[in-house]
Amino acid sequence: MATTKTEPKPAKTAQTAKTYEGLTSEQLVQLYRTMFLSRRIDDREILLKRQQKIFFQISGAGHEALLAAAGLVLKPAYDWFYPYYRDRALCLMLGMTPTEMLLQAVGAADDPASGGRQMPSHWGHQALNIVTQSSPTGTQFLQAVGCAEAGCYFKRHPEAAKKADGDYRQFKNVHFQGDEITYVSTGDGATSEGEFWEAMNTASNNKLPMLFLCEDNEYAISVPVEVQTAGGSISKLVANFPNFYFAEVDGCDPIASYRVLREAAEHIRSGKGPAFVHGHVIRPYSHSLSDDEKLYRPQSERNEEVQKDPITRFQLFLIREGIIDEEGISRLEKEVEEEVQAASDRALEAKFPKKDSYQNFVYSPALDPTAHFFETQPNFSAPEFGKTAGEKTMADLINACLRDEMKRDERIVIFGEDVADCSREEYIKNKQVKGKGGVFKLTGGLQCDFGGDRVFNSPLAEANIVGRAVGMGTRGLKPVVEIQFFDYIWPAMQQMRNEMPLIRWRSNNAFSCPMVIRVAIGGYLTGGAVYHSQCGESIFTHIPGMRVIFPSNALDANGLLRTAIRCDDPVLFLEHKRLYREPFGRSPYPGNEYMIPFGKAKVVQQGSDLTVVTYGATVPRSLQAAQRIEREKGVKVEVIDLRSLNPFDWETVAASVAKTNRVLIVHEDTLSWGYGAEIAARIADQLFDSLDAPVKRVAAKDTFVAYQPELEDVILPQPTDVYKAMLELSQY
Ligand SMILES: Cc1ncc(C[n+]2csc(CCOP(=O)(O)OP(=O)(O)O)c2C)c(N)n1
Ligand SMILES: [Mg+2]
Repeated sequence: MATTKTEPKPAKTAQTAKTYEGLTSEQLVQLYRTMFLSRRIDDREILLKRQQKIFFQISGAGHEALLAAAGLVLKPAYDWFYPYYRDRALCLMLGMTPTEMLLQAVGAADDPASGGRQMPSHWGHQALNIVTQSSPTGTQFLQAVGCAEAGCYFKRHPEAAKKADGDYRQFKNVHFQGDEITYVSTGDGATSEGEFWEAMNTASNNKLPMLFLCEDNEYAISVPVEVQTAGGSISKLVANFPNFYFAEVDGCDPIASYRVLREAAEHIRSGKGPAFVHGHVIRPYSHSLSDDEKLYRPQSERNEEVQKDPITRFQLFLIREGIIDEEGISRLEKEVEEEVQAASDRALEAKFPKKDSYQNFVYSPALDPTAHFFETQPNFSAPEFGKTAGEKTMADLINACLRDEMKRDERIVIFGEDVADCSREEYIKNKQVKGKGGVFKLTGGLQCDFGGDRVFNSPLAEANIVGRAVGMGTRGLKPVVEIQFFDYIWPAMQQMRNEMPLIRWRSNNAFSCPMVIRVAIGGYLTGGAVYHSQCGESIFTHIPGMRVIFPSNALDANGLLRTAIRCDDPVLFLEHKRLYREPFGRSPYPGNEYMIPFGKAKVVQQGSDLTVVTYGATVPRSLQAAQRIEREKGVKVEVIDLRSLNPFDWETVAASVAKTNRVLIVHEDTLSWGYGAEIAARIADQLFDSLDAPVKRVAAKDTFVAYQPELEDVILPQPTDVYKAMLELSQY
């Protein structure tokens, strides 16, 4: 594996005892070799792209010195890596082989980063702790924060790292070192992403063992750094974050880069906090093969860059210092050429992924949350943590489930806005305050019971919550995070659309991030208005790779949340605010092993004349309408509560429609392109012959939820709306 590091090919070097920043002649030659190898792989890829044997190319050219130095300082399979696409020299230094890189370029089945699923230079290597990289610039930062936090957590809770049967832990290897560094790199451009600042904030505040490396080549495609960054210097802007080691360096000089990176690593490993290293590099090969920088950079500027080229400069340095002679350089370069040629030959012969393999790893292949394994019976005589018995609300039983699972599984951490009882723990200890535990009090008491390092407040930043959770989940923790209101989930959308659900698929199952996002959703609040009433579940059910659950009552919420927490996939768990403390759907505590499999609907009322398919807060409203139409017209309605929206229980829907021949879909979210559209389309497609009437839908108006209660009533679907649709359908 580690050809560049452990088996350097012989090159003729002078054996001088002199060292450079502690680097021996051999190490300097190793640095040069890696830099040169990196450049030659880029050159080879460019050739292969021109021959149409690969389909994309983005180079690490000009960044090699800084990155090779980073690879010398950091430890493969020990530290953790969230690299940028220009980090070829780093990955080589860590032990990735040229063949492995070119396997990704051709899209081979054996590409260790993605099995042919991602573009070249989207690094990933399970054995080396190089975490699967994506294309959106900036998503790496918060995940790296979560990764670093997980390492610190396992150091404090080593028992939590153990394997356990009966849930996701069986399939998740955890390893940590105690003084590991989480490396995350970026271009100058990507520091403009908000998530960069969120990550710097948390890394600083939590003194995390992280190395931020900014590879400043002064351009983000065609946008120059002074347009990108106020004042043109990211170092100046970040300088006031506490606890950091800061350094700015000529990133074309490998020895200077090595010196500051080594100092940075010492600062981090000694527990003082994170480091930010700002390296000035060049970009001689345009942004990518799809870009021609001549369109926006004059020749004079490009000529200046040539003078700084790290490879030619370092070669001259090595010769001048007598570390290697011309002959040694020629031999080394010849060896590298041969190595690249051999790697290219191997990659071009490699097998492509099987055509039907695209289906693999959307979800965990190891643990199926729809399986019978997740079906257990409630134990209503179970004692519950000293609380009184009797009917419990959905809020009570969600809290009870979180409590049970935290006790059972030390890998669970809970964070979000206001979820802690009290961040200033002394107030609680001194009995000055009772504690908050969430704006809806769903996490009440958990910090007091399990401690502030397992239940804590996040900054007011939703991407921070989800991004960190993704990083933690990747390392084997089980974050169960809260988004305070569904209306405010959108800052986390980049992580929720492009990261959390894709980690497993894009890495070909090398990485995964099982986690739970609990979200308070929905309206019917009388005054909830535009920004405290939103639904929008179909936006998430449209995304492969995440499970979406939406319970309507206390017992289901308890059983489904337990499945969500033990599951090996990311789960979006939607909790209707109006149902939290509703008299509808209360239940006694079902014990600490109650689970409901995903994808199993519940027939909440049997009927023979008409099927209603619904979920969430429209379940009680549909039941109300069903009872009225039976009373008034003798129409017997079968009401199906889906409970689980992705996967959803097609069999139960199909069996009911085959029986009643009439179907109405009811949901609280807006009508057009909503969740009901998919169900209606499937029914039209697969049950056409069973239908005696058109498929109908009742949903919110295609607008927003207004504050004025009379307007809110008109906008959201009411039992009378459902009743009217039932009547129409039954009379069709
Ligand atoms: C979120 C996002 N927006 C836009 C892009 C398209 N894009 C890819 S690289 C890039 C420029 C990045 O510049 P910088 O961070 O300076 O890195 P460099 O390429 O210069 O090394 C852009 C705009 C993207 N991949 N992701
Ligand atoms: Mg740049």
